[in-house]
Amino acid sequence: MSIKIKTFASLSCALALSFGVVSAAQAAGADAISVKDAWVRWLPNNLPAAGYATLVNASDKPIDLVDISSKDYGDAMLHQTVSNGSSQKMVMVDKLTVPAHGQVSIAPGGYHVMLEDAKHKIAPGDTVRLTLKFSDGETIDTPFAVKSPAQTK
Ligand SMILES: [Cu+2]
Repeated sequence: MSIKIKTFASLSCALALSFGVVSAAQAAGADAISVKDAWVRWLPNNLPAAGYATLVNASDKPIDLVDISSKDYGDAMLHQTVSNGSSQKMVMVDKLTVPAHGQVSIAPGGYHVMLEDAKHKIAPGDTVRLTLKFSDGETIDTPFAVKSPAQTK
């Protein structure tokens, strides 16, 4: 009887250990990228809104932002504003690399997340959520503060 109890105790100990290892590995992955200063410049009349944020990579490898989606908008895509003398145009961006131990800003004049086809009424003061997917397998669902068009950051 005492042998059975001992076997059971060491089995549960081994299980606890392996679960501990798994969650530590997941935590390390989740910590590689963090999102700072996330906000949306809202525009009236159902015009597309623009999402901005700073992505910080704490790991020692470059990580790419590879996909963006939102439950609040039908369409969310990464664009880059390219100026070409006096005119500006937007180009689609497939991926955005966040350098190792570095950061990249999605900010006015450079990159923006084009947000179209709002799924419900959204106004300044609201919070929307964007889901960012990265090349290391990380997915971050993060709040963006909705601000008026007069805001620049
Ligand atoms: Cu755009």
